[in-house]
Amino acid sequence: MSVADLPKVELHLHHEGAAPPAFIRQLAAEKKADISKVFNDQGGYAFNDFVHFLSVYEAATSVLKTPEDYARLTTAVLEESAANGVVYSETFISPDFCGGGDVSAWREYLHAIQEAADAAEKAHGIILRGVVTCVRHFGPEKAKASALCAAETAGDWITGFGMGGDEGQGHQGDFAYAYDMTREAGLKLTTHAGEFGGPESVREAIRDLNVERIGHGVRSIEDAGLVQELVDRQITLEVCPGSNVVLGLYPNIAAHPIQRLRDAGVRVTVSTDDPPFFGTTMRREYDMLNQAFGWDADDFAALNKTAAEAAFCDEDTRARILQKLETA
Ligand code: MCF
Ligand code: ZN
Repeated sequence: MSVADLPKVELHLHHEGAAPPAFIRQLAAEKKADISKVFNDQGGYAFNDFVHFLSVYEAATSVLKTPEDYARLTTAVLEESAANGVVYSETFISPDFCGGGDVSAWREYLHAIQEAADAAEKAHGIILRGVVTCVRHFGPEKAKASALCAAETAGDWITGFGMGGDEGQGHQGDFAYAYDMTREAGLKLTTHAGEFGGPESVREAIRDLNVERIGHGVRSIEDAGLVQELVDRQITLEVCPGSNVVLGLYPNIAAHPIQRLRDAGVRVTVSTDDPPFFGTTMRREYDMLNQAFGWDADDFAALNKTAAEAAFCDEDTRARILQKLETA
């Protein structure tokens, strides 16, 4: 059996970023929208660098307009994840894209996404939960509107609050109000840091937002004191090796710090981020890690146990995930 066949837990997936290009092209045709510039000649997504990636992401997402579109997206994404052996997934969904920050519109999108997720769970056994995500380069005011949407819908399905986007804009602490509001609503917290922002952004995320997980966080490796702090505080990193290589952080998987972080005792997990953008899948990530570092079935079993422990879901769901990992 190949390690790629193992059951998997994925904690870092952007909902629109997981959209197959053929699905987005189909929606664009139905809506007579010209978004041809987001595609390359091979039919994949085309971008040159990180900031360009963010704008292509938004252009591709512009054809996703209605709750029904998001239901179809959810079905397409979960079919692909299930085919990759993912048994539990947490997806980043943003009120900025789903209703523009309006709470009642947001509820409609969420309802459509959840219905599609329930159907996918019945069909494929995959469990999905949502992490409401604000977009850093949209600024703190939009983040407050997203936080309100998150707080109003916090519960069994919306389990967390997070932030993605351009780390070059502002500071983590600018978003403290949104994080305080969602923490008080009982949500678990994560933020993208230590990707393009360097180790200082991870320190800011811990100090100013008090998160329990970090999206990426890999550049913590540049600061030994910070690595020790991650270990001491038992903070889990949502590591996306393939994404980091495609966006130019590291030249290849062998140069990626995931092995060194793991050796230092940091809780690391593995996810795809925006799989079709980065030409990856969960199966591919496992194969690449196996080839680069020799990780075997026991290593991946430990990795998935760490991910299940760090999942933002309730304890009943966590027990179901652990069972799926054990019985497979
Ligand atoms: O993790 C990657 C790269 N780093 C930062 N942000 C993002 C990544 N993929 C998507 N994002 C952002 C992007 O700004 O998350 C938002 C996008 O608009 C969507 S959250 C549902
Ligand atoms: Zn991400």
